[in-house]
Amino acid sequence: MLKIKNYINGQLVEPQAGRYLDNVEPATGKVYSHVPDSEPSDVERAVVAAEQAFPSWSAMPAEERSQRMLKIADLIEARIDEFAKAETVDNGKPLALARAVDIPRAVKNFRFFATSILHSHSESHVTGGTAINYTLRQPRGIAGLISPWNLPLYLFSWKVAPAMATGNTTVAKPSEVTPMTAYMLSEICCEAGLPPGVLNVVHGLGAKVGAAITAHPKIMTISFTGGTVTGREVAKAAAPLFKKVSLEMGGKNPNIVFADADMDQALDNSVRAAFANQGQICLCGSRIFVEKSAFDSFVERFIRATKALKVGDPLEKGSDQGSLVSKAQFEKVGNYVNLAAEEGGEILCGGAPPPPVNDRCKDGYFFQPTAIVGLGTDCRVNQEEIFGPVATITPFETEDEVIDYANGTTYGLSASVWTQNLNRAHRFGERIDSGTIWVNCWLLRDLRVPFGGMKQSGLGREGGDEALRFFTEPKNVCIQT
Ligand code: TXE
Repeated sequence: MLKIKNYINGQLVEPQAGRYLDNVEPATGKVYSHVPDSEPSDVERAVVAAEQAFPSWSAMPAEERSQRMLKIADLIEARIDEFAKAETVDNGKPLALARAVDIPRAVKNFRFFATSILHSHSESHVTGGTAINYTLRQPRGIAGLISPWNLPLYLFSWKVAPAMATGNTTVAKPSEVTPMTAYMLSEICCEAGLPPGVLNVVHGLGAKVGAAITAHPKIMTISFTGGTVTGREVAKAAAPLFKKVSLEMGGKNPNIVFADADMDQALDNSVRAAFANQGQICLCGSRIFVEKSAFDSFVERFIRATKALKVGDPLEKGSDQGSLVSKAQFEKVGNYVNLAAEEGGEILCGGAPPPPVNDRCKDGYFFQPTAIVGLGTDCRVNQEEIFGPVATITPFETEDEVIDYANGTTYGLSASVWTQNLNRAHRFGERIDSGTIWVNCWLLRDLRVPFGGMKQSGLGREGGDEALRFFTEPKNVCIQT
C-alpha cells in the first residue's frame, strides 16, 4: 500500500518518527494509502530548507522563477488524467468534475501567477520637486500555507503559486484527509527542477503539523483555507508574533431568485450551486431565496432537477454526485438533516443516504442531494455551514426582506442574484455583505479579482494583485532630489 512522503529540501522523505495515518477512499470507506503523521520536528526540517533556499530564490529574476513554474504547470497538464483520478479517489468527487475543474484550475493557478510577475509593476510618487518616492515590494521570507480537503490541488496551488512566484519559499500542509495530489505535485517539482527548499510539503494532522507551522517564529506569513473554527485557532497562533495572515473560511451563501429572472438559467445554476462537489464548496449556494410569486413553480422544478441527479461511483461516467469526503462529514450532514426536521423543516427530496450505488462502493459515504422548505431564516440549519448536499428554499416578498435574510448570518463569503433588472443588480452589489456577488451566474471566476470573505468568512483577499501584495512587503524609498 502506498506510503505518501513529505517533500523537504527537494527530497521525498519519510516522517522522522516513522508514523503514518490511514488515508481512506471515501467512496469505498476503505484505507487505500498512508499519509505521514509528521511531527513539529518535520516542520523544523522544512523551515531549515526553506530558509536556506530563500536568498537565491528571492534573488532569482522573475523570468527564471516564471519558467520553473510554467514547467510545473506543463508537467501537471501532461498527467492531467492521472491527477484527476487521484483527486477523485482521495476526495470522492465525480471524475468528470476533477478532470474539468480541479486539475485544470491547478494548472491555471501556476500559469496565472507565473505570468503575473512578468507584468507586475509598482508605484512612485514625486514630492513637489524635492523628492521622489518609490515603492519596493519584496518577498517576505518563508510562507506557511495550509489548505483544506474540498478542492485539494485547486486550493493548495492557489496558495503555493503566488507565494513562490513572488520569491518566497514555503512550508505547506495539505489536508490530511486528501493528501494525494499534493504528494504528486511534489514529484512534479522534483521533475521540474524546482530548486530544493522552495516548496516543502509536510503532511499530517492540523492540530500538530498545522499548529507547528502557524506558531513557528520563522514563518511570518500564513495563508489558510478551512473552517471558521480552525481559522480562529490559526489567527490566535499568529497574533503573538504579529504574523501576516490570510484566512479563507466558511460560508452560508444566499442564492436569490427574483420572479423576473431567466428561470431556466436560474434553476440550472441553483441546482449546480447547491450540490456541486456534493455541496462541499465554501461558495455553494445553500440558502435559496425565491420571490413569492415564483416560489411554487421554482420549488417544483428544483426538486425534479435534484431528483434527476445521479448519485454514483465517482469513478463511473455519468455520476453527478460522488461520496462525501469522510465518515465525519457524512455524519455531520446527516445530523443537520435530522436537525432540520426538528426545526420544523419539510424535506422534499433526499434526506438520507441512497441505496448502495454499486458493490465496490457499498460502504462509501454517499448522501442524496437534499432540499428543505418551511424553515425559519434564523434556525441553525439556515445559520450554520453544513458543507454537504443540503439546500433550503425560502420565499420572500420585498428586496429589503431578502437583503436582511441574505446578510443575516455570521458569514459573508459570496451571494448570487438572478434578475433581469439592472438597477436591482447594482443595488444588491452594494447592499449584500459578502466578498463576491454574482449576478445571473455562479462560480464564474476571473483570477485577477479580489477573492475572499467578510465577517466570519475571511480575513484579507486572495487572487490577482491581492495575492501578490499579500506575499510581499511594501517598502517606501524616499530620495531627496
Ligand atoms: O477543515 P479544517 P475541516 C469547513 C466545513 C468543514 C469544516 C471543517 O464546514 O465541515 O470547515 O472541515 C488544518 N492549526 N470548511 O476539518 O479543520 C487541517 O489539517 C493549523 C470550509 O477539513 O478547517 C487542514 O489542512 N492548521 C473550507 C486545514 O487546516 C489546522 C474548506 C483545514 O482544516 C489546525 C474545508 C490548527 N489548529 C472545510 N487544525 C473552505 N472555506 O473552503 C486543522 N488545521
